[in-house]
Amino acid sequence: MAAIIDDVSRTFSEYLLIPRLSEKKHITNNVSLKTPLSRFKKGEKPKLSLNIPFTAASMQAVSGENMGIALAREGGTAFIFCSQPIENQTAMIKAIKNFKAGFVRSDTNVSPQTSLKDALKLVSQTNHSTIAITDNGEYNGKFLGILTDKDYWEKEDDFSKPVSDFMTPAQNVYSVKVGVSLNEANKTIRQYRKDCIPVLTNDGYLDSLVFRKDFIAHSDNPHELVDDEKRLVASAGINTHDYKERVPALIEAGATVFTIDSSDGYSEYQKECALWIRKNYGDKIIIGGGNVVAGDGFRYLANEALLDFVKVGIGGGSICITREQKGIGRGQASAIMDVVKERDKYFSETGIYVPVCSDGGLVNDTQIIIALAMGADFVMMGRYFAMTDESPTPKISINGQRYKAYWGEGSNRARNWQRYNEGVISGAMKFEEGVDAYVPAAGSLSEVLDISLSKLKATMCNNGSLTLKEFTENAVLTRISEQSFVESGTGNVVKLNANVNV
Ligand code: MZP
Repeated sequence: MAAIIDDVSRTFSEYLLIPRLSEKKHITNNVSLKTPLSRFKKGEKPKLSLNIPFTAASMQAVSGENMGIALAREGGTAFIFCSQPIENQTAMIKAIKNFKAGFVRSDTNVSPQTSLKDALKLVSQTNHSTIAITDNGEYNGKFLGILTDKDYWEKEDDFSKPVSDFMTPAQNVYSVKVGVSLNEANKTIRQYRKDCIPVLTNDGYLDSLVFRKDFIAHSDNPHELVDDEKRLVASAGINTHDYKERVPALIEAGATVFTIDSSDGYSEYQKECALWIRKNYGDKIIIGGGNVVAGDGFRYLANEALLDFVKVGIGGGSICITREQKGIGRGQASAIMDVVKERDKYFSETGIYVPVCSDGGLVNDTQIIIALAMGADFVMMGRYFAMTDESPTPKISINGQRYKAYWGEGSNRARNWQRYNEGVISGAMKFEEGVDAYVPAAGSLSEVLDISLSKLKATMCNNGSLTLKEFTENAVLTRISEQSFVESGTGNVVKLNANVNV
């Protein structure tokens, strides 16, 4: 007879946290959200810790280079999707590694002979009013001067004249040399009261521009996830089919964190893939994998495949229909509780801590909070990030509301057959495990994260915790009845329509 688990599959919305004593020190400013991303021995430090416990899923509609840059700047990481040719994925990794906060490659460039009229046409396309003048009109040509909207008068000037008649010539422009730090560049900006200065090579070629406003933005990102050379950490999804070609190319491009992207990771293929990377690249590279939904799957991946972190979750994703299609999966809360128990057991037996990631199906901030309280070290999300400006899909208006497209990797649109067929050498999908959908556009990543992280920190203070480790150790959770679920919403009041003027 089949083994039947006694308890039903439970989800995060069935639980609430009971507050613990909040001491005076428990204020949100004192909370640290640092969390391990890689395995470590008792008494030692992990190779890498996230500064916020959020990662973005390896999905076409979620993690491109913009998400990679934006989330790393906030302290998390996005796994650049692997359901694309190796050269496209490596180009995204390179873009993340080459990103230098505050140093911007100029996108509004013209040669000195260009008419002012044509230069302004370009400004209307890029929406950037600072024009770099280079000998060949390229972003990296010999720097000849700069033109801003203060250099001409709309009504007075003859727009058919060349920009060389209006620009501030190179010899009169304050500039800095390549290699200067952002702080030094900004000192020059402040000293000469400029809005922008060019960064030039020793031969006078344009490298980048530094804007005053970007320095302010950079100062707002104290939690950036950076490597030893202060470059953003770049992470990538991989599969168990072409890793022998894909991983070397990604490492060459600068990726240092990988996740094996598979719907069911309790497999020999994951072990083979992870051990191959370890053998060829040693311990410096971080390799996560999954997904599993029970303790035995975790132990296999931690102990046999030597993974750095293990992702938990099958069938709970917002775009996922695996449970309907194949009858496989588990309620996310039950899966997390089971795996976390095994992680702690493994730690007490071996002294090795292997972080656990709760992946998929988190439908609101409360569920993120409960997942972390139950012991997930960090979460991975798709829908949440797909809604932000930084996801790769354009905004679209439907019935006056703004949406972004979001589709599963198991949908016919993504055709990521490698994620679902670890052992099968075939490019074909016989049935879908994901859907093609839309999510509401929610604004910039930093705005959306700010709200979620503020709620998480506030709950941690209610729970008497200043770190995520304390949060789990202190957490007391209660299961709620259907009636108390109703009680959790507003009760016996007339809710005012948002349009009513009060
Ligand atoms: P969510 O945050 O949108 O609820 O879920 C994202 C997670 O769903 C991903 O990290 C991945 O584990 C999983 N996923 C991605 N594609 C599919 C699918 O097509 C899927 N079924 O389940």
